[in-house]
Amino acid sequence: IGVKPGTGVFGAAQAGTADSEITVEQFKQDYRNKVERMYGDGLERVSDLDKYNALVSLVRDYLAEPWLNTKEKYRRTGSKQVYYFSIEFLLGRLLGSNLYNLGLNEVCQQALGELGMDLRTLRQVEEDPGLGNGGLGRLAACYLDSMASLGLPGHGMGMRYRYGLFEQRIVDGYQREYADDWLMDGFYWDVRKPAEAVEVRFGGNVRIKSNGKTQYIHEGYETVLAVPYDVPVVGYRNGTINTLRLWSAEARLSEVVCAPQGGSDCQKAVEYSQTVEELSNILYPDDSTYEGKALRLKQQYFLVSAGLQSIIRNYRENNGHLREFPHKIAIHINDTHPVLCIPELLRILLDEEQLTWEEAWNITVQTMSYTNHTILPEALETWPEDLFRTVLPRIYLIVRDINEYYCRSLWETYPGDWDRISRMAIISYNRIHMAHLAIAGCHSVNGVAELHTDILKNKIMKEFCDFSPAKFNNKTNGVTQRRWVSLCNPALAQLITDTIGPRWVEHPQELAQLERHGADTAFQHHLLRVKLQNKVALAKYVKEKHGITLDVNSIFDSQIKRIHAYKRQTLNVLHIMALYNRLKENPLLDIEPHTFIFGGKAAVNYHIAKNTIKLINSLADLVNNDKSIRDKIKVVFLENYNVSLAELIIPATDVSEQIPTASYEASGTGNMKFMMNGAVTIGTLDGANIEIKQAVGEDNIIVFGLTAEEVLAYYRGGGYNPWEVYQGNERLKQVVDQLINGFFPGAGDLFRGHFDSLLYQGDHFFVLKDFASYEAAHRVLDERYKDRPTWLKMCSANIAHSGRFSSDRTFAEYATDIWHIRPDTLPFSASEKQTR
Ligand code: OX2
Repeated sequence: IGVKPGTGVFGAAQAGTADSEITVEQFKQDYRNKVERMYGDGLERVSDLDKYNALVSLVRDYLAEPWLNTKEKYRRTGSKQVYYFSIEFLLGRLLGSNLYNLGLNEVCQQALGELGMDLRTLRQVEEDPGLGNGGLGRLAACYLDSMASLGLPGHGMGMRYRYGLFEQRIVDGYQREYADDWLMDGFYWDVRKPAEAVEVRFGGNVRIKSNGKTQYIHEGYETVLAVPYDVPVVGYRNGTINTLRLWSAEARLSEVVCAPQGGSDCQKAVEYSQTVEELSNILYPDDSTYEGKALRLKQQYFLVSAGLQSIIRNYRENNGHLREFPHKIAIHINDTHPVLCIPELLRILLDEEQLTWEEAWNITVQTMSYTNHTILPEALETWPEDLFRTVLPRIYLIVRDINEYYCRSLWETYPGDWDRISRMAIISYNRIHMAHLAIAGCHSVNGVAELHTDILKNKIMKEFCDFSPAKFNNKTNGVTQRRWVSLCNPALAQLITDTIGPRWVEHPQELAQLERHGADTAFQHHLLRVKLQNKVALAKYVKEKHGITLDVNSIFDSQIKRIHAYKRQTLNVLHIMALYNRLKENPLLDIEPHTFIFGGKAAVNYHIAKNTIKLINSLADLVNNDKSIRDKIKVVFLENYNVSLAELIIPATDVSEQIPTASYEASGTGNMKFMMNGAVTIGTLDGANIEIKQAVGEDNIIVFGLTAEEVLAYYRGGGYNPWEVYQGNERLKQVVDQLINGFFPGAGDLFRGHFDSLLYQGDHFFVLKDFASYEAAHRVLDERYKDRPTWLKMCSANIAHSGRFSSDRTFAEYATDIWHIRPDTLPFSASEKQTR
């Protein structure tokens, strides 16, 4: 967009300097040289992997200068820096997005084309860095893109896991997990910085020395070396390159003395190094359950301590006393996993800087802010006091002091109200409550959609909100339109640009101009063609990978996300079963042909979720092989759902399934990605679905089911009676019975767990209760789809109103309301930005 064919506007950069341009000729020459220098061989003789590596290395060369310039600019202007701490960053492939953001996409494509190669092929060589589970990790990655693209000095702090989220394979319908060895062929985007390694201490004990002033001496600890790897985060054609710093755990073996000729000491040293490296070996493959394992606690402290040490080291090089810290640094805590930032900063201010408690506490609270991402009780982290004390003895003492300090301030407001104080305490019943620590130690606490924030304020964190209401605020999530439209759906991006011009890429609110084209026949025609083209691409993938032929003229209806009871893949399945039954009864039934697409991983130990995958695959086997329904419906479960697969599925989808039990899905971000790509949502009034409905209007979304208020009211009343619903709805009764009555050949009692949870365990997630309303919603959807002009108008309205779900909007809000980054401290002033 905006690039003259044959040239690439590179870097654009620094305000006041001219754009440096790289021509196709230059690119070709640089690339050839790069391959030859890296491999000592000609372009014609190296593998695709070599070609890919050389391309990454070349792009890295190109971005070195703006990266350096950005760092220098931040140093020179002394602008306030934001550090976004997250245990997960689900980046997705970087080659495409970096080329795109650098403005080099067209040049590269053309240059490679002239060399007889295809950029698309090389992009697919890249492994998805699987450094996250789902929504929380992907959100962090979208935010990195927006921070850089807005020119905000915002960086990521994360973990460089040796093995990412497991690779999912489907064997006989079941999920099997394989190690995700994403680093096997190397990762060329990051740069190892051994000179900036820091030490992190675990275990040991704390000796208290008191001569006038109390001193805490931490002794007998084990040291782990934290080595940073920096990944450039490229802003969209604005010359800003921020940094994502990923930490890896290593042992410093050179300090270990070996016995002559090797011998047992050396062996011990190697064993020791393995235990140390365990720390950053694996990503915990679940985002919805709290894992009470010591290793997880160690990972969290490792990230926090290494990250903070490096921030402070950098701060000291450029600034004076740490008293000024909150004016120069903002630290954001993505869910409770990095919450140890609070006691760790206090430790540094108290033990190393010798500040008073009051001073240190004020600095900490002013620096820290926290986002909550879930109200699932099983995801709320609490650590046993004993374990915490053993692993982190000094941090434990500090948390105890914070607890005392916080409880004292509670006492001042609620004297004598012991019950309330013990409910709100950071340490109670021998457990440390991480969310309480976060609320006490941060100046801002936000939820990720309006409903979610309301539930936090009025229910889950009500007492905290009553105590300090000013801390609580909402920041509805967003996603980057650059990855989730421009890159993954270039045909749609082109159509939008042809219709309203290119500004929407940086100013997504301008998508609203599409509204008046929604009814335009020519526009609709184009939109239809784009969708068809994307369906063809997905169908090709499905054919090659799964051997299933999809009807590209059918409705593509997708539910892609983690498999979880509250997300209710089961509701989707029961509805498909009912549709299938209707077709069996009446093969001439007039329904639109449907392709139901599923994708998602189940946590390794989450048995019922894993069984849901088997259920979906069993249904697929049955339906796809039944000739009598004449291909009216197809069901596919796409293996190993990840960012790259989402980039293929979302542009091809007509119907976006967002059907959690109301109140459970804090926000959802898939819903936003689908909407931006013109899919129509069928959804419950939960999370950001509610705001999507407000944005598009009720004619352009199909909602069903219980509201959050109704769900919560049922819980208060002890649940509901699923038997009544089951007995009262023939069609529903039939499908529920089919879970166990031999309908699935050879399944036996395999799905008894699902059956029991619906009928005998109270149907906690209201699947049966919402079934009739879901079925009715699907009928409405079918009707709308039949009337193609109306349908296409709905699709356009979704794209047109997706601007407010851009992470650019979200991040601008974080910047102003939470981090207080004023425009004059931005690397580019507002006027500079406009002239660029
Ligand atoms: C997810 C939430 O489940 C999802 O609703 C939200 O959109 C996403 O975070 C980003 O905010 N782990 N993952 C989540 O929460 C936790 C904890």
